[in-house]
Amino acid sequence: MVPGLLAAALALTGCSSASDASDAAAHVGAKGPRLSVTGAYIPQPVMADMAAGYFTVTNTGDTDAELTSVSSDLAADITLHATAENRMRKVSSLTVPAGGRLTLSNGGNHLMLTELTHKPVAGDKVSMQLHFATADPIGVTVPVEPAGYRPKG
Ligand SMILES: [Cu+2]
Repeated sequence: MVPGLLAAALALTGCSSASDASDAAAHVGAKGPRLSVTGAYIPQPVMADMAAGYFTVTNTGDTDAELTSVSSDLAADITLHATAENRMRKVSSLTVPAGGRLTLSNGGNHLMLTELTHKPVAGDKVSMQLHFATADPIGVTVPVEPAGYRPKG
């Protein structure tokens, strides 16, 4: 081995302190939001031009995540809606709390899909992409369920 290279290698090793090592561990996923999506469905809509979407996002990480938008080939426009006092309103994001979950469900938070490319029918599968402020997007295959379907549990 060339003496100069050995010295350089030793110097590099010397630079890597304990805190650098823990940072490295953090970057492989110990910190930040850790998200998974379950229970997604779209009820078969009554009208041909509008549909709702529901799912649960669970965050087992140590940082809140913000769901900022959802895209799909089913709808040209998808907005996030929150429901308060029986009135829904459009919101720019929904929080998935660290160690908690964000639930979109009938009568609560939901997706509003408009400008549909076709009318979804029970049995269809719709692909969706969930976009987050500080986490990678998540792709979900969402089943279309009969109107009036309610998830179990
Ligand atoms: Cu709505």
